[in-house]
Amino acid sequence: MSRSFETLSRIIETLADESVSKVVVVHHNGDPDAVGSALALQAVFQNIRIAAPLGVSVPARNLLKAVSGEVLERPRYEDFDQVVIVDTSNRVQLGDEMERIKEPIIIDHHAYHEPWPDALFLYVDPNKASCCELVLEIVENAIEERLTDFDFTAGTDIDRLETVGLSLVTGIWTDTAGFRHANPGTFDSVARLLTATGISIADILTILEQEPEFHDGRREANLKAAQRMEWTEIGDLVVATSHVSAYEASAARALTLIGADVAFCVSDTKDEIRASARARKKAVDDHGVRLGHVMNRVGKRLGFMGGGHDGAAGMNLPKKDAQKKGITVPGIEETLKALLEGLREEIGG
Ligand SMILES: [Mn+2]
Repeated sequence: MSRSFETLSRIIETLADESVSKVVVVHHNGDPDAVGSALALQAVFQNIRIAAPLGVSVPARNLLKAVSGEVLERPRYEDFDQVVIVDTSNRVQLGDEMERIKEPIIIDHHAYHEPWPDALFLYVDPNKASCCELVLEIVENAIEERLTDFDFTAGTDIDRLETVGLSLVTGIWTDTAGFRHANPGTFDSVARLLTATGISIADILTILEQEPEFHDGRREANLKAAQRMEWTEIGDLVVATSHVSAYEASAARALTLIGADVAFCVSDTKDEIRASARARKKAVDDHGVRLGHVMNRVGKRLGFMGGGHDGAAGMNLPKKDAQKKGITVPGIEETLKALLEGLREEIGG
């Protein structure tokens, strides 16, 4: 519908115009197809920044690290002459950001598009299995038209070649689920990229198979929670309880990953006592565990504010509030005991 070479050449002209400052924006929780598209455009054309106002996924973060890419987390769109949105099929994926974005260029490969009434140019090619293949088309056209100093030849800066190769092939690989959804054209694109940039599929897998990194104190919290864990059976469910000094939500989730069906974790700090709960899907689907209800009910009983979802919930009590209201702040043991009791009531175990 929106695929025309007229549009494509106008987009390439804008990208190639060094005097036009551009920001390439990726959708919510930007994946390697979106981030890879943006990184390749940045490597090939001048005066481009990348913005990920609603975050990027873990594999996309690994890709950014591999090519030393940087993203703006709070872009000021008014500082740029042109906004380019990649791999995004509707405005919802950019949430409130769309209120501040004016006349964007849209480059995408999804078949179904909600209208973008104020798009400057819309280039959509649903025959492409990934947005990165579309970007490769743009790059190759720009080289052909001599609109970039980038080239797939030995004379080109090796860092730029590598960035383009790693970014586009990683995007293609992930969007096609490791070539499961690839079409013949996909292999064509990948073969050209591997030949031209000297990277290999092994390089891509190295990026994608990196262990997730632990930020802040989560690792310590997870390990301490495991070390201090106690567990009991309620009906058919294994229920774990533990306590940490921070990151109780991460710790509760960690306990479900090592085998608990339901996990409660409490942290008691100077200012606040907090509890977090996580349940495996089986506990929710087959045993009627509704952690949001449990947290809400037990919270009310003990003076906490509590609630959440069936599989993930929490409650907290600021100590200042407790003092004001004349509530005795419960300790760790008492809180965990009340939560186990609340769960028993909930599932009738
Ligand atoms: Mn995509």
